Amino acid sequence: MNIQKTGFSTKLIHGGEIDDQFGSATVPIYQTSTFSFDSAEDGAKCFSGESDGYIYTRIGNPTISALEGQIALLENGFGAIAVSSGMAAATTIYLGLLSSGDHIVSTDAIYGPSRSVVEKQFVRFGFQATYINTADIEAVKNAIRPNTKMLYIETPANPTMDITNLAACAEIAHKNGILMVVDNTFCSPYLQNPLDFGADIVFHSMTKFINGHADVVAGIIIAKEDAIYAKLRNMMINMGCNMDPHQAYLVLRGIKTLSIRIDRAQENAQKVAWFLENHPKIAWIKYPGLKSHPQFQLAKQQMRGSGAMISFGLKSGFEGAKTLMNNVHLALLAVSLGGVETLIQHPASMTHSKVSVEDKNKAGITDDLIRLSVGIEDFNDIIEDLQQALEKI
Ligand code: LCS
Repeated sequence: MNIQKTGFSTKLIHGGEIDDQFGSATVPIYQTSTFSFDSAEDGAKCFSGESDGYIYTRIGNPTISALEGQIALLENGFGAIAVSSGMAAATTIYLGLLSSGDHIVSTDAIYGPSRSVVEKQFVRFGFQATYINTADIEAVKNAIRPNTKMLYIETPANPTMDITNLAACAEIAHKNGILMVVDNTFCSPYLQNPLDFGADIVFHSMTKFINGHADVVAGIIIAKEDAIYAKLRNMMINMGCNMDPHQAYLVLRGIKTLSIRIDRAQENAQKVAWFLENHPKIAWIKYPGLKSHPQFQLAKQQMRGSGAMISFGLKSGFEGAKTLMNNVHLALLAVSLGGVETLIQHPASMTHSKVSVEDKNKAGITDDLIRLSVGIEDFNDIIEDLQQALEKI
């Protein structure tokens, strides 16, 4: 069977297979740090690239390769590089593709550390960055400088749920000879394939939807072309932010149910969004599946579903948010997202606390913003839990 021609869910079940002499139904865990060579000549060929045999797990490992092959297939990329976390993916991309004096144009409301690592660490290496609302295409055009080398997009943005037009950004990037990177964590490849809209590099925190069971921290980078893939793989190997075979095995297990988990989670999220939109204590809500979302139409064009992430604000502001978070019983008061369990958190004081107050406000990460990651529990239990906690305000 040609796996390339199968549907998405078939790729989830069979796309991560490798040759196995015993016919194992799952990918075995090659829990080894090193691989012996058949001969001195064979070892030299592995190192020169003449042979593609495995050498050492930081460089490559069959269990990890199975996952990389599967995700490259799901994202329609040339190749994928599995790494130890989503942040390892972001830092490998920054350090692998930028040099001192290069400028990044980026979505302002991105995962807090993806921004603060540039503003607080990589400025020491001469990186420059301009953070804007990339949902505003004119702002993207105006932010480009002669030394801009990377357009870094997160859509939907964490935590504002603003949506950036991928095709329009790719056009701007390519006209200006700039690499376009998309953090696709909020969608997973099931809901969005940025490479198909012209992006050059996509990455995921697989800690979230792809693994989906709140038991692994992991990341992956997918490159559209071989030259970028080679640069990024080389950077990963040298930084040593490789994945571990056991971590890869757990993600290979979790990913099998990605489509049915997201189908259920986004069905729940839509119902929760309608409930919150009509609740008298809610001041505003942003969910791509609501007609009130400013980019409702764009979401329909570039996403195959509305996802499971919701942001909303209470009329009673941060005080009300604290009461809500302290009174939920089913939803876990926890950061992370994209798992089978419903999670609630407060980005301004938690995930985005390292971004300055001024930058947070400019990016729309206001004090009243609460973020929900809707899980796959029975929707009436999720709503009942929110209802009783909202009554405490
Ligand atoms: N990109 C996005 C969009 C994320 O949401 C996260 C983590 C990362 C990258 C980094 O991935 P990690 O290294 O954690 O695997 N987001 C988190 C969040 O919103 N709450 O806790 C972690």
